[in-house]
Amino acid sequence: MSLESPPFKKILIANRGEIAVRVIRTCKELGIKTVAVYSSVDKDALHVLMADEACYIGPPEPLKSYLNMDAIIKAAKRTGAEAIHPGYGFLSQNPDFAERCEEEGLVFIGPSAEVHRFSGDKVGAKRFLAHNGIPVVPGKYEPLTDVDEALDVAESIGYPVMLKPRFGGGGIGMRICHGPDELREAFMASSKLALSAFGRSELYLEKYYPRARHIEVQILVDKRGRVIHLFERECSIQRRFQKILEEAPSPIIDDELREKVTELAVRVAKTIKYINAGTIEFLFVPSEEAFYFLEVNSRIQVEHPVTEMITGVDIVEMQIRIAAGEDLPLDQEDVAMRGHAIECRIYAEDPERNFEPSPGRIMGYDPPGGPGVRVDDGVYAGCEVPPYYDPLISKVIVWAPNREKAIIRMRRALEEYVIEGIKTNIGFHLAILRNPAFIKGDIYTRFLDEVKIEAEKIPLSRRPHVRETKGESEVTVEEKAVDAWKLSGRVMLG
Ligand code: MV4
Repeated sequence: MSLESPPFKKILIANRGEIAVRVIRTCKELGIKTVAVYSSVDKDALHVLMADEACYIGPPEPLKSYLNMDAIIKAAKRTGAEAIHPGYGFLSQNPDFAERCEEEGLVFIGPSAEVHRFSGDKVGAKRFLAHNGIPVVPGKYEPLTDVDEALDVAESIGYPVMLKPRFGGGGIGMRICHGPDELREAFMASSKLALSAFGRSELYLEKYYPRARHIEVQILVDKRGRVIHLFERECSIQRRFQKILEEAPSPIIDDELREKVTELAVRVAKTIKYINAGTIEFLFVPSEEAFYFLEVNSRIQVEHPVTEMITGVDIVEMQIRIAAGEDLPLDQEDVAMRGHAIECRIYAEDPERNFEPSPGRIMGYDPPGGPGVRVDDGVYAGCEVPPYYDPLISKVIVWAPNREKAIIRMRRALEEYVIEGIKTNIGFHLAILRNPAFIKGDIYTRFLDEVKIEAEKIPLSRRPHVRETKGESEVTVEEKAVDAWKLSGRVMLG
């Protein structure tokens, strides 16, 4: 246990799955008690079993549970939690929730409502930062009033252009248009999608860079305004705008470019008076050796572990300490990067059925281990992967002295990973890691759209699963362990 008193006595984690488990782990190391929240389908979930206390917050539908501010706030007050960690997704970037926490006397572990509002308006953020000397993609940073204006703006920018929702995120509603007919159709579809997904239909236009790279910089800012960066991450391997494999450092960024992009990121953080952990996203255009600001992600990101692996910094710990008012325990000179880390996101999806979700019961589960392998997961043998939430079930993160060895290590780890009972994208990752262009580092944002990747068959699991019969049904030793866990008299507030 840490010697000095913990930053908080008790934290409620307003999330589920692997990120909730991830936050609970750091809390345990800091001597902080934890409260999990769960919907009816998550009552036996790993994060519930690992927390010190657990509160039921509603039925499976996110709006009635993990997005239910009243239920979450009530759970925090009932258990005496002083702070709430929102994880990513759900309420993590919701300014009203950040505000509500502060009104209720609870510390929101993340940036202020004002910063969430700023970063949520992609047009306002780009316009403001462009005025402050931050390079942005050539475009029109005013919301488009109608399709005719969009056609005029596209003519002035030059095709191809990219249509984006003003209040969007994660690529939803983004459309690449190569001509006026495509733009006319995309405008109607995207504004409709933006309205249903984000409650706001406004769109904007930018010049589209087909061979760009998605480079993001991790920053940490304490309440005195001291800013440090933890270098960059390469996030160009995305499928339908969904990141699936990330790495740090980027194979295309040399020391000079690193100096440039991290200085830009620190300048953005200072300009917008950011506080806590955040990520500044850039588009890198190799042909111009230029970085263009894309957006600020005002939350901890799924891919944060690759940065932790090359710097040794626990980013969740930094978030908690900053939220508790502590000064950053690091100066920029203290932060060095070493080696290379890769993360593969493991989704309960079936690559042979166009990656449709594959919920269900995990009948066999053996995560990989060994030198330089970390698995951040939220599942166990016998648990159910419900259909109501994002199908991310775990992340395999490897570290090695260099990128070539990290690729070899990741392949070895994925071949070891046993997940039975549901389909996963492990075979797809193995194929990416064997692709010559990927191995050369010749990756870019359209990589998965343009390079044919056939998911590989998963080798049969090597480890036997001890099965005992219990009455008419088989039960594995893991399921027996869960029963014992549940009977261990833990506090389960209904
Ligand atoms: C772009 C771009 C190229 N040009 N904007 C995708 C999600 C969001 N984070 C920003 N994204 C992009 N914005 C301009 N002006 C390329 C991406 C992009 C991408 C685009 C298509 C397919 C995969 C992609 C992966 C990462 C980034």
